[in-house]
Amino acid sequence: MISVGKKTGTLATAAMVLVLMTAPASARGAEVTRGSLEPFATGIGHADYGDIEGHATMIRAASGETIVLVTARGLTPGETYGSHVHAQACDNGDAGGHYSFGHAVPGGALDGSEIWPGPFTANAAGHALGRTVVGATAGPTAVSVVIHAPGGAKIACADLG
Ligand SMILES: [Cu+2]
Repeated sequence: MISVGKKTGTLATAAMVLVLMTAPASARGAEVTRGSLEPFATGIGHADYGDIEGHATMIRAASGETIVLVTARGLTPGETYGSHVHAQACDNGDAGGHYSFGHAVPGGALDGSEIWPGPFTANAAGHALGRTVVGATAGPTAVSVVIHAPGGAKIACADLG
């Protein structure tokens, strides 16, 4: 089983993944951006995470909600990872800081203004699934998804395009 963390159940996630896999990008007015997870440049604090693979997807739904899904492999089994939508591309200052709506939105993280598909915990195979739904449409600077190691180091990133 993939660990899905604290939020809703696996059925809802399965339904979202199914929609994701079957719908064209423009279906029902949704805008879909996605990208492959790549490890940040190997270095101090990153060397143990060079094998991370996966994908991140953001769906700006016609309903006005934004859905973010992250799948990752190559994680440490049982370890919990943070993950956020960031406001710069992966190769621009290591994706910079967190994307923020600038005000609280339904389902938002931290003070309600951010989009966090994590934290999530890797299963025994080192796989994890993170996702979140917020009740507002992400702006144009919501351009990347970062995975953080325990302790906060940025270890992998996907550009949403
Ligand atoms: Cu982050």
